[in-house]
Amino acid sequence: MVTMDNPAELLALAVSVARSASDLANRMRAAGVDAVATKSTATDVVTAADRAVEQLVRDELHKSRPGDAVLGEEYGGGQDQTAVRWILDPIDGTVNYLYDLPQYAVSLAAEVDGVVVAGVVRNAATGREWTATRGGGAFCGPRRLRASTETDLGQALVGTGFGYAAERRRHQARVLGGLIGHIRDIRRLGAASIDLCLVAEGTLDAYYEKGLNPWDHAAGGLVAAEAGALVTGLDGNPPGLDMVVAAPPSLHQPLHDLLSKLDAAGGP
Ligand code: LIP
Repeated sequence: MVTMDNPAELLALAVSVARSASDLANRMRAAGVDAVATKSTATDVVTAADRAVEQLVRDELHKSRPGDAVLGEEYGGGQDQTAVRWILDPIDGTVNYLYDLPQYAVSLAAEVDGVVVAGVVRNAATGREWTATRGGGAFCGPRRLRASTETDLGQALVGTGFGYAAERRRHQARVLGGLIGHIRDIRRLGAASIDLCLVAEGTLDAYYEKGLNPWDHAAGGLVAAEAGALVTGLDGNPPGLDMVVAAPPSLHQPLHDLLSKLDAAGGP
């Protein structure tokens, strides 16, 4: 039973639970995956593994910390007023998981009194694991992470993503059309949590996306921030459903200003 709410203890629990969750996701992947239902649109799929992995994480967290709340992508929750709340995406990158593209992750963050203080993102397919505690830095395995030192937006490799609704994608494509001539190139990898961790390690110079839920960016956002990136919304807003922008300070302002001019947080 983990009694302390200190970030290191919460992280240790998150990591052990994320590893069991990844193992289950891999076993179910090996057994074959089908979409069992759709959510917001016909392309917003959920698999049996999304649900089974979320249930496993909930059971494990409940065993160790019965009083904590859990907000998860598949079963919601997380409304009860508790000191510690866990924010979970059981399989971030579900479409990649369905297509067996090895870019999907278990993303688990611990929030204490409304502030994310610990987070782990584990790519279930590759075993790559990013972790962070607030004030304690960001790591990939034992390696301490530092975001990109690129200062020229024109040289920046930028990650982004598209929503499940066609109208939203059309808006995002218009924004991308306005941005693409001002950057090195775009990468659409399909899992926000991993994209944010790639910003943390400088594999991507920056990342932005409209339409992310807390479970998509809570853990990865802390990893990116602890590696020196600024993780914000647009126009003074915090990172959220309208927009998440993550970039080192040198790139954040020019990227932010361009996205704001392109109304990237607007549209459907
Ligand atoms: C996914 C995000 C991705 C986004 C997809 C989807 P999911 O989350 O990680 O960045 O582009 O539309 O929202 O649905 O796989 O948990």
